[in-house]
Amino acid sequence: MALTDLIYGGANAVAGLTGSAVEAAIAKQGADAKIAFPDTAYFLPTIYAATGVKVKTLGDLTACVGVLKSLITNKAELGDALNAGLATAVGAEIIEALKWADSAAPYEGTDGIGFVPDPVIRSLGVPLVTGDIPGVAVILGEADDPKNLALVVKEYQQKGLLTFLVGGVIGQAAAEGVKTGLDYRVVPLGHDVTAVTHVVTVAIRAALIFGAVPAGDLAALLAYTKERVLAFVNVFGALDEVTVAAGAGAIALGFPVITDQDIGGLAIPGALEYSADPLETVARSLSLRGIKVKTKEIDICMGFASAFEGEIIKKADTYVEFYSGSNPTAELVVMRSAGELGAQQQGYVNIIGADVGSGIENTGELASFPLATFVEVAGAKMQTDFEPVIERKIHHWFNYVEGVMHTGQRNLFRLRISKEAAARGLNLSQLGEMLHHEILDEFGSVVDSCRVTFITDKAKVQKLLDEEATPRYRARDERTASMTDESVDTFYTCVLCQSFAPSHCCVVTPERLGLCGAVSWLDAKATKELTPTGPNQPIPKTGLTDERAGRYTAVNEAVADATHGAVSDVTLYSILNDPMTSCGCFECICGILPEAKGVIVVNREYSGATPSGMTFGELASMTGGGVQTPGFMGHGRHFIASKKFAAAEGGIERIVWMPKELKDDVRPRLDKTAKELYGIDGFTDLVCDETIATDSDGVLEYLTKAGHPALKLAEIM
Ligand code: SF4
Ligand code: NI
Ligand code: CU1
Repeated sequence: MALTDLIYGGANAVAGLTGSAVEAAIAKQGADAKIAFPDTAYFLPTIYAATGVKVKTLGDLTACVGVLKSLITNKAELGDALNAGLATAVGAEIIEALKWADSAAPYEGTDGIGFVPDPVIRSLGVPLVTGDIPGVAVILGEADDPKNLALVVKEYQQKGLLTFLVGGVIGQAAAEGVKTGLDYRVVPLGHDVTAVTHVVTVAIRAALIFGAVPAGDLAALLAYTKERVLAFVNVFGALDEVTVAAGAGAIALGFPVITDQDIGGLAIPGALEYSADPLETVARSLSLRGIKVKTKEIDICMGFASAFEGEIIKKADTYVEFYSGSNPTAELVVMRSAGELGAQQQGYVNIIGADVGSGIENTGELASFPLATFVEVAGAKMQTDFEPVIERKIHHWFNYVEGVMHTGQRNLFRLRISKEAAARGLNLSQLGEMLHHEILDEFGSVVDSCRVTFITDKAKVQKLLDEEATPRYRARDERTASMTDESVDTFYTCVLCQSFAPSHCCVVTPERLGLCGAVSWLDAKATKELTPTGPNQPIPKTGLTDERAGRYTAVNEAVADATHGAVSDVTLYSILNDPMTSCGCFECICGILPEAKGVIVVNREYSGATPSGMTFGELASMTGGGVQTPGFMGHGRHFIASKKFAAAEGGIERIVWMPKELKDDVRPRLDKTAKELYGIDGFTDLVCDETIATDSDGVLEYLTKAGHPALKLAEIM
């Protein structure tokens, strides 16, 4: 049997099912009944991206089924057969979406998560561009030998890939002890083959969110997924027609498929291949997509991978914890001269006090201990400005260790070690080796030698905290607070997100961090030192033409250069005039609310209604892909309390509405800035939130009652 026959068989079967499912749903609920996936601004994403059609009701689907059937030509050419594969993807999308027409939470209680909401995709932007998540694996089917499946999944997990599971492999992976969930980067989607649509729409929305691919431009969509979404498919177990047709859809999107069934002459090198050996499957999958994995070879008894970063260790599973709530604690990185540290000290890990397993033990109840993680570094190119950059990485490195959870920083943190890890022998000495290795590995161009000291002796931790750590934290905070855009002579570009959003460029200044919230001016400065030709290039602060809006000829030139001419006029402090571009992974979005003469700011985590009439997702869908959209702008949380926020429009006085959680988060700094700029006390309380009102009348009523200063300002539009 020819491959194309199999594909058409599956595609026709899915088309038939889709048609009758749509008819049945309309008969039951009426053509006007609404249909939508949860928390997305892209309707039924595959249909929307491929055709521009915004499906909102069951009745809209009838035409879609017609289009889908017309894609299945039953012609022998492979290209035609791949179109039938796309039709299968569309059919699967409709069948899955119908589940939401029937129930508000169709996946609740199943062991898959179903649809992946927009905010999750946005949050994946930074790890994907930094290579923290080097690629996306889709695993489909039911393995003949679950051991092979588990081996493959664990390999991907260890390499940091994001893995989606569809079908019987979900239960098999769980039975083999694979830890699953978004936190572990192994995400079960659903049991039906059609659940594969939930990863297809992730790839497709990446094109819409980050790539600014216009809806309806199928060729641009397919080019984007092929070139920029580093995904592939591994199919386990016997192949049926529907699976083959779904595989053809993947191939049409540019994702190669590897099966563990001997398909003989049906193979298409580079697109559809056979491998029965699990490790070969992994190696071949990565190589077909050109996925490069940063290898982490660390001699430690537990797994070490960015995939473990989100792992949560519950109290009951904790062997011991080091916790600031009940003990003195500190995390500190300090610069030393080479002489002070001594070259012979390189590789040295010190423990002052007891270690886990020898003196620090679980005695039946959860015990909490003091801890100082004290790191001294020396290097010819090291600068004190890099101390906090390295220090903040300690949090990530600890979390990379399987069985370790770390939250917080400085003198406020919690470090938990699981019972499983302790039983396998994990202790501070090993964690010290790990930190030492990672620091030299990642900061090797500025750090020549390094010493890691753990202190668990309470009095000695207190001494370090009082004499070394606290004064340094204070000095650094003062330095950060005094660091204004005026106080430096260099800004930095950041083009990391260009792998997703080709014409996007952030301009990072001391008062305005990158919109993802992950790149501060100090980070950019350190990255420039570490990778001179990397994503952060210096911009000399010259050619000021408009102080209020933050317009510089040098900035324009740097951005034009970085975006290959796509963007040539940007302001640093305006929302309305030539605002900075947005890639899509912004922490917050602000948009003007003309009737209140102000702006609203919404964070990614907030999924409710806003006074603009749009959700975060809908607001966000209006900007992204490196495009400037006056009136809307993505930005980091930290920027909100800056004196430069919307400075051209009047500054933070314009903020009239924010979700409550965001208000509480920025309150101390926002109040301080408002006091300094306008002499207003308790400004954050004047800002409305969803617990007060989400409609524009209610917001206006509150602002009037509270005496919000925006109402006295000029119109904003
Ligand atoms: Fe992407 Fe901007 Fe963050 Fe750089 S600073 S990673 S370009 S969002
Ligand atoms: Ni990280
Ligand atoms: Cu981004």
